[in-house]
Amino acid sequence: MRKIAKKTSLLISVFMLILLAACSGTNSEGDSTNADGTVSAKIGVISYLTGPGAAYGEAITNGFNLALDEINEKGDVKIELVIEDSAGKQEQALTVAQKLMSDDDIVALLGPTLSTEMNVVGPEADLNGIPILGTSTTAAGIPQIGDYVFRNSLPESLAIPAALEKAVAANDAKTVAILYGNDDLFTKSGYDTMKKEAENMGLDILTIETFQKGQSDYNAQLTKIKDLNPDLILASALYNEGAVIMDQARKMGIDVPFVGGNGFNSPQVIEIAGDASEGLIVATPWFGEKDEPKVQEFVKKYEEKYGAKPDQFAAQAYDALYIMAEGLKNAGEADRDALRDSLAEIKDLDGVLGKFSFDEEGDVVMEPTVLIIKEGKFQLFE
Ligand code: 1QQ
Repeated sequence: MRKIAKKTSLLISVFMLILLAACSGTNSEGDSTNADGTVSAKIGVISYLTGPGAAYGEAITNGFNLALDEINEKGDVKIELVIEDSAGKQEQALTVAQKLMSDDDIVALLGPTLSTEMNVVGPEADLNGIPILGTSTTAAGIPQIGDYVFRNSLPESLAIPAALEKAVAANDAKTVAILYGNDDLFTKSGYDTMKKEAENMGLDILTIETFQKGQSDYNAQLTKIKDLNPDLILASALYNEGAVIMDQARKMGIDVPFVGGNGFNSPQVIEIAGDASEGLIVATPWFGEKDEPKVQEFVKKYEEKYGAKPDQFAAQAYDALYIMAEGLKNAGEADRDALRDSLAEIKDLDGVLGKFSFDEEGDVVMEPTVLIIKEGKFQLFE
């Protein structure tokens, strides 16, 4: 089957090439370079679009699509996105990634949404020599999977210490309780950082509690935490579980601040938990109220297109497509290896998250901003 499909697509490609040559004269750099020297490329997207964490994927694809409109309108590079749903599941993420990778016209992948998914998709992409850029994968070790694996998202190892330091100082905290999901790479990685950082800061960890994805009752863990009366609760969770935990904690009369990682930095926490989300402290690479023209223009355009404010996940995705466009422009052709090399070279690219460069491992260095939920919205926490 694949052979026949390949043959057919080869025939079509040859036909297209003849057509292109007839229309635009010589095209010496292959079919990805247009007659006017611009590059055309197809990029595969793997996103969490259905299921309990679908708001992450929705924000991410919104960010991609807004950037796509602008990039294609400008015309230095022409991009087509092929978007697939992973449903937040490892196996599905791998299946759709394999489908995208087997299309020779697809030059790179964006996503998947969760580190847990990237943990299986990243090695496969690396093996196949296709560049992959995670826009929301924040667990330790993601870019280290291989040379073709990049991310532009704020790692938990930078986010959590920033949030914890401010939370401890503001609350004169001496004791903490930790609560984390033990069936997800991101929530486990967040926990590792929380524990290490709490120890480094000399905090007394009163208890460490765990939960699983989709859990709806946290009574046992929260009763124990309430009895121990910590100054802060450090919770490593995706928004769905995180919001329910805060709601149940507040209903039990636990009113101490929560410190969370990237998963908690979603408007969904406020949407689901309402008043119970007050006092949540997170660190973020994105703050939509920054008084910078680039940031404000993005916020305005995003609101016009989608009727909501962009969150961290939308902003990271928006910048990520610009990173890809810059990589393609510099590579001069839609070639997987050339794109990998040019991505690695990107320096100080202006984005809504600030100036962007990859470090030597394809990871990112960023200065996070710390926010707290107060009066129903994320506000600067100083
Ligand atoms: C990860 C994350 C999640 C919060 C993405 C939605 O950071 O899985 O790495």
